[in-house]
Amino acid sequence: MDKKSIEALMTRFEETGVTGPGNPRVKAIVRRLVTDLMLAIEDLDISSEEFWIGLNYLGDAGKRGELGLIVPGIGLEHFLDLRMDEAEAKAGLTGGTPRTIEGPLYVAGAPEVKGEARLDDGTQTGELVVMGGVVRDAKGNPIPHAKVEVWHANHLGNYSYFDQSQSAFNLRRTILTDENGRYKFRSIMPVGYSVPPGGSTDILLQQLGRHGHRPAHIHFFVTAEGQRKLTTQINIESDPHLWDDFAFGTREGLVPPVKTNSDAAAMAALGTDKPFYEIEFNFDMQPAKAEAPVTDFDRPRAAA
Ligand code: MBD
Ligand code: FE
Repeated sequence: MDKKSIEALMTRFEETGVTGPGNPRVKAIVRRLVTDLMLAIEDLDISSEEFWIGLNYLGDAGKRGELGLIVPGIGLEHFLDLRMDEAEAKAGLTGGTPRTIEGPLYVAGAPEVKGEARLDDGTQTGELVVMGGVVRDAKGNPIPHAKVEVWHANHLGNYSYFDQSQSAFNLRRTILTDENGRYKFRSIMPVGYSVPPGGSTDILLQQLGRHGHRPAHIHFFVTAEGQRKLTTQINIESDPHLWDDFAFGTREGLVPPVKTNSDAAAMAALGTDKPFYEIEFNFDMQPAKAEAPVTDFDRPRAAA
């Protein structure tokens, strides 16, 4: 079938069995997606067997809760970031800390701490890391009482809540910046995440001839009154997958230096006899602006 016949078919479908106006936005989106799927079936000569394999694959991925993992894996979540960057540039918003993908592993409701937090519950192995910095507005002024939500994986690349073997909210906190706009936390160094072996995402990536690894990273939501919500991550520079992330989350400006601190007094203050890692990273916010699409959009998220 050619494009014209497919469009005519879609019009007939749209005009059959009508009970009311429906939702015009949903109608437009569904029409476009179904039309594009039909065109792809034509262009690629997708067989009936391939079609049903694909449909079953998606249903199965949904049942296994992996759709939110396939989306970053095929680059769609990074694509949405790039579109948001474009929309902001068009609205005259430039600079600031780059955004990058949220991923599927945020959990709402983490304990709130003022100024300085410890993220690990003390039972986990892993190397000690201390990270801190300032949340600033577009003029460079510090923002007191900004909210820094942080979450990351443990030494095995696993996230609490999804990994039931970890304590509740392990490696997850909401930190409020102090009077000088500073946040700070101690934790254990994360290790890169890998998609569950044998899962839907893994099956797809194998067919694509790609791996399912991410470099070690730490996630952030940064929010403050009058500022656009920032969703971002920092990546650990020494990770071999730094620029080889299956989810395309690494970006210039999100790879801070990781220093090793072997000062005896600093080590003693943290109750450790080993050198520890130090990361300094500031968050540069953008002012709220009506012309740019909202960044604090809803999406289904876990909550505990
Ligand atoms: C992650 O930890 C993550 O951050 C993303 C984007 C996808 C899968 C796992
Ligand atoms: Fe992650």
